[in-house]
Amino acid sequence: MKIKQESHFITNSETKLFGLMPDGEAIFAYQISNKNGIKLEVINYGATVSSLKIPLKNGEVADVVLGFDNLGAYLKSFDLESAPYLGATVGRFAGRIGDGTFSLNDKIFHLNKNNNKHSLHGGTIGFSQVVWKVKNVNYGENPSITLTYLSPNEEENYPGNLSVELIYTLSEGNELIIEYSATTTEDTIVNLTHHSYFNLDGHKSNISDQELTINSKKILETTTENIPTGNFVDLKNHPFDFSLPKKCPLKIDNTFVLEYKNELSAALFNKKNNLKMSVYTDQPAVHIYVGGNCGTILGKEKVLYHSSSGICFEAQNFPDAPNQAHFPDAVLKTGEMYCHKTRYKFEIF
Ligand code: FUC
Repeated sequence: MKIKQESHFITNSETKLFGLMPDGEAIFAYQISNKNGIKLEVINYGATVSSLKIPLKNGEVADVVLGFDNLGAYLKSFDLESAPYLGATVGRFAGRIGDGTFSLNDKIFHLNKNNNKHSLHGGTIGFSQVVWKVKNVNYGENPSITLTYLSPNEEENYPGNLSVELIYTLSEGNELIIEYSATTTEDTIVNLTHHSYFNLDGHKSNISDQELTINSKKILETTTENIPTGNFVDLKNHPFDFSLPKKCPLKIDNTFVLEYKNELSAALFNKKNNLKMSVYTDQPAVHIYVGGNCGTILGKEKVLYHSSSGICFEAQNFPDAPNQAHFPDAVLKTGEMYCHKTRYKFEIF
């Protein structure tokens, strides 16, 4: 098969061929590391984080995200009944849009439906399954990888050409910083997020003994098909009150409302290696996800992933926001810019 090489980067020790798309287009894995030895690997399929290696005090290294070590496994994971979106960038709209329908400027849009009768995570293909362009890799201080994707008008039936830029930075302060920006040629809706499954004990372990904190007083009430009803559930005396650290739940798929921008949104702590991850975001919510209906999946290093292998912290706007007038606005108008910044900070105590 002929390799279609569109990237202008010459393969170097930090960049390696990761696999070929069915049409022969080459997918690359890009690696950056900060001065403290944290290593991030991103592939340009789905602008996906495929590994995040944190050096520990005992000289060992924990790869704290789930992933696959070959492109075929990423492609195949989207054929599963409930695709896991391992490490993927999610868009145009993270979470569910009820009935796959919304109206904007007096026009009704019918999105591709991929979750019962709803649209989930951008629809049938979405940003997680497309090839992104790598615009720049900076190997200096606070190294970063910049990717872009141009989503054409009517892709998945969304209006407007949406031009997206995504920057992954590994700061010298040991943060994985994700910054998104987007502009459109027609008024549209946008909600981008990141879908890594984190495990501070390493991707081979399970999260059941790790402690979760979420700085939130309410979650969105949802229907049995996980569509927001428009109501909120108070977390006082609720099993999902994580305002004080508690063991990770083994099954959760809920959107937590964040009151304060850029303050601590959520944290995960693993007492076995004293590693802590703190999440900060400018988004109005963090969707927490553990579980899934995928059964076991063969991950990287031949590890069999199961329902409690990792936990997602999806910083985002509320799911179904376009259909709920009292939810934060999800409309991106022409001439405006969508901006989103989320930081995952790692500390060892
Ligand atoms: C989460 C969820 C879904 C889903 C998935 C992989 O964001 O809300 O229920 O199955 O990601």
